[in-house]
Amino acid sequence: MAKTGKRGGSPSSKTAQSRTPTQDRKARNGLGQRGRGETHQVAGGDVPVLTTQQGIPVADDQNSLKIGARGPTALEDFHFREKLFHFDHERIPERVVHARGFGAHGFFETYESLSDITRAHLFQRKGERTPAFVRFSTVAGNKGSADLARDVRGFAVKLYTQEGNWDIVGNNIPVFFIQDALKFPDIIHAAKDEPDRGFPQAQTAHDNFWDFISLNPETMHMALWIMSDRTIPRSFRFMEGFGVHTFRLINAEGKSTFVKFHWKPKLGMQSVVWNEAVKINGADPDFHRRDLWDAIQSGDFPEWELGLQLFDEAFADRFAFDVLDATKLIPEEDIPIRRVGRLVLDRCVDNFFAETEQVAFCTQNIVPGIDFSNDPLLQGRNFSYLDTQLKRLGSPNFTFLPINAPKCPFHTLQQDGHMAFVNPKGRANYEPNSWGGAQGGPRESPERGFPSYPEEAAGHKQRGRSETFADHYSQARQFYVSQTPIEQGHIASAFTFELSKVETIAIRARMVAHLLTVDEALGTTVAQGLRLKEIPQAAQPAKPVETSLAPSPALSILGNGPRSLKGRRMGILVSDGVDAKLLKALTDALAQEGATFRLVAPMVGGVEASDGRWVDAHEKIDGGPSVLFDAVAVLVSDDGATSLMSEPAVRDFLADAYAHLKFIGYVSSALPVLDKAGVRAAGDGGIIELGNAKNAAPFVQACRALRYWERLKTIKNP
Ligand code: HDD
Repeated sequence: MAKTGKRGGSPSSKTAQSRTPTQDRKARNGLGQRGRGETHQVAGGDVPVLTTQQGIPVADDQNSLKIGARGPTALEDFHFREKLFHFDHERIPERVVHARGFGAHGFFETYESLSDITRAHLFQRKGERTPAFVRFSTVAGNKGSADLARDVRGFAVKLYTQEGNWDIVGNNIPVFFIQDALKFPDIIHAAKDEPDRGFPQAQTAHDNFWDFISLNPETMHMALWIMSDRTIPRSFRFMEGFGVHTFRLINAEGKSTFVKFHWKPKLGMQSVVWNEAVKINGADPDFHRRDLWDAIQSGDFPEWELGLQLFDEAFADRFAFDVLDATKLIPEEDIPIRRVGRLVLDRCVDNFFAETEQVAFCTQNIVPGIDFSNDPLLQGRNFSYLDTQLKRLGSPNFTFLPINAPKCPFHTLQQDGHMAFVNPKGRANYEPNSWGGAQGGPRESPERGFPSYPEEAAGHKQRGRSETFADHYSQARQFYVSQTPIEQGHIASAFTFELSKVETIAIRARMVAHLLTVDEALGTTVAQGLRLKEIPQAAQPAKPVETSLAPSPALSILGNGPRSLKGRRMGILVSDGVDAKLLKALTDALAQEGATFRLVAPMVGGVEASDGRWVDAHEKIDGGPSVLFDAVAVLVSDDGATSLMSEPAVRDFLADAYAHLKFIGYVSSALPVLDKAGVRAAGDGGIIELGNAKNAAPFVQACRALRYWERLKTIKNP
């Protein structure tokens, strides 16, 4: 029996199998045994010698040390012990919220001096560049969940200014679910997987979530936002970001101006449709991170402008809502946005864990010239983030990690703790002290130090909420009426979908009651979509709903479309015999537009074009479904069409592009394939024949509309 376990060969021959011949030779002759930093020659060129954490060169990384070829492992194998020990400790707790994220480096550039409104160093000079790190995220899902979950996106920006780190820890939605941070664990518990069963993952379409929402009318405004297409963005590059809370800017004279922060994407906003989102999650769960990675790696650096909404106490007093209430926004039409600089992401991380995973944002990280407001959600956040960082990163010295450390000089008197690798030098570790010069250490500076705005604050200690926070429906309604009819349809569909996954009928009905209060037509549509047997009574608002708030066109995605294909990607389905001239004209036109493309072929090895040249493909047909592209073109030959017609993946490619209202360019040979997929070209302005090379550029121009919404009339709303 024992013998059967022996797979032929001596230990030395096994070693030889798993090493390259060069390594094998070097290991045998001892040339591999060099110190850290030295190199040795292998097939790939000069590489550093592998060492242990102690710097001891490793001779054999394929086999543990054994007593006899088939005997037990020796305890003294320090390399084995250390390698496994370290591996076993690789994981740190994922973020309790926003676990799944993706980050990149860049810079912020100030357009003009804002010294009249803030003394913040980064805003003093036109052209000042401040290094930045941004992490985008979803909220509810685990670290390994899919990118296209319907969810709020985190938009956290760390600005390494010359007077310390400033973090704007925002979202892609300008309001939040709750008004008081005490409720944060509740909303998050309700949104995440249900605790008894451990599912559903990364989705709010379940009883607990809608139970909580329907019992907390303050969530209603945000509920409308999360059921809109904002929560299924096409990519991070096409979404807005918001600081959400009201903050203060303080100038050198101590004058305060209220401010709300906005990030405006240069490429405009764009979202996918729900059915597309569901399919993207299967086809490429990393769709968003891959998009950002690809864009930056190819030099197409994503850009946002920082916008400020500036207002004073007088505006705050006369505004219909409380500027300290994070469930409310200030319409851009009331306070226009002043664009004061640009954020450019131009460098991917070197290492995901070291940078994206270990970056620690904190709303408390603000710099002189910026200050908090009394928004109770913000006040609570300020208290919370440090706990999370300590839990995740395990030591109060997480601030010294390169991704978290300021890029300006910093001198604290803090010391020791786990992983204290930057303890202060000198004798003094307290102040005041009698030691002068370098021995005396850093001192406080009333002139340069952070000045808190001397706002007067007084009142009775109490648990409770201001009356000014009591209107929960008016802005929800305003958001809804600010949407285009198509977007209103999407909101109604999203509510219907999510509530159809809620098993408790009473929760469905309670939610519909709120929607009836927001907008009767919306509530009725959802009730009918759910086929509720009885339409419930509209919910009773604590304050009458203000129906006269003017629509805010700035809140619509479609109403603010970029009408450009820049930064977007076309999927071009090709077969052997693809018209070489047309293909070139199309890819040239895309390049001209600033768009990219992927060639999708029956086999990833590529196709032979009509001129006999070989064209490499990017994707095999079932690896490149049309949901991954903004528009598609079908450039197949007659023979190609005949063989592709029976491919289910080809039919899906076209049927999905059609159902998702995408622009489809085709050559006449492709008509039978289109027909088989149920794509009706006749009378559809989004399906454009590419007879010859001249048609390529106009087709690309037509694609600027991004979707052919007219098609909705002939197909069911996807
Ligand atoms: Fe939060 C992370 C944004 C309310 C407590 N939050 C976190 C991240 C973002 C936000 C973008 C991820 C940062 C990263 O990429 O590492 N959070 C928001 C916004 C809120 C908000 C826009 C409302 C306006 N958050 C909020 C409240 C609390 C927290 C009210 C608690 C009182 N948030 C946390 C946290 C996290 C966090 C538990 C988890 C991971 C982390 O901090 O670093 O402390």
